[in-house]
Amino acid sequence: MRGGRAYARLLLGSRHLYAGVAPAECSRVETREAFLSKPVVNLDLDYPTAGPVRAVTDEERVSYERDGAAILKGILPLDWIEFMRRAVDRMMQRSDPSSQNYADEGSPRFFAQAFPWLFDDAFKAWALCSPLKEVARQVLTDAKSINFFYDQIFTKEPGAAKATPWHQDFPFLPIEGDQILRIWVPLDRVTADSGAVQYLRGSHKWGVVYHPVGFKPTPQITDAYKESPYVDQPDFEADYEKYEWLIGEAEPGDALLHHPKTVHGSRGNVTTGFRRAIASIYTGDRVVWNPHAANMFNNKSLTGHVRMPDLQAGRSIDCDLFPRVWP
Ligand SMILES: O=C(O)CCC(=O)C(=O)O
Repeated sequence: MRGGRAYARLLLGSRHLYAGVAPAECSRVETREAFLSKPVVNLDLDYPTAGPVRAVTDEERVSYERDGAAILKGILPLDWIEFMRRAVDRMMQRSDPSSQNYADEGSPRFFAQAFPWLFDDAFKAWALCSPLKEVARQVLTDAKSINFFYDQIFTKEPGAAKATPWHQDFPFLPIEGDQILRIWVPLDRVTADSGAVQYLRGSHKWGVVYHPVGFKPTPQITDAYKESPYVDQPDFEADYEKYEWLIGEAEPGDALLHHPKTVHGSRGNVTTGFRRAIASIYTGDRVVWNPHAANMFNNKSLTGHVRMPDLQAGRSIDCDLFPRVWP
């Protein structure tokens, strides 16, 4: 116990990951060196053990189903949030060559990093042992098992005016199915002015998938998505007022959910504070592998540091890169 809070220890010196206190709770996963071309930081750290503060309610599940997005207020323990703030700050300081800065030259950073759990043990604990998997289980109610798919850091530094373009997540993903849940967790108070994520209510039910939208129009990014099997996206920005948006203003301890086909994006951060967030994807057992020509592993500036697993199209995604976290 530290300051009255329960912590557990990741035992990462060996080839496998175990959760120190409750091994049954956390998955065993092959070492990250199997996926990364570079050495990783083994921090040998203690992580919080607290579960969700409360259960997901029926009302929240109904909102998520109806709008394709929902804000779960006060569901994550703050000791986890503090722990992950330090982890995000470490990754921002590290500024690995595999990270992105989507801001314009000379502006405060819009920092992003895909698969941080392969670099830093705190993210590994967050991915595999935190309350997120329980939230996923309570939202994907018909799933017989849950896998962790991947994580991303999204930080807009104070004054980072760069917007996140309107997009769906689905076209980036080499997977198919409905049991796909994005959980976006703010580590700072988030307002419309600091870049709250905005969700186009109900767009997950339109039955359409748009081409992947790169977060920066550089050839390295746009070329990766050229062969997209999907369709042109309308100009949501031009018609912003015509649509109904859920503006994800939130506090640390809240979790924001969205469906992979929900159109979403965010404005820049015009405040003097940071807007740090971690977004993770969890999937249910009916999700299958679909390595289409424009999936995110094609964008080497995003995922060049990770080896795409050799899975069979149409089959389960169960593997060490996408580990089973429940049961
Ligand atoms: O944080 C942002 O601005 C982007 C978030 C996002 O696109 C996502 O979580 O899918």
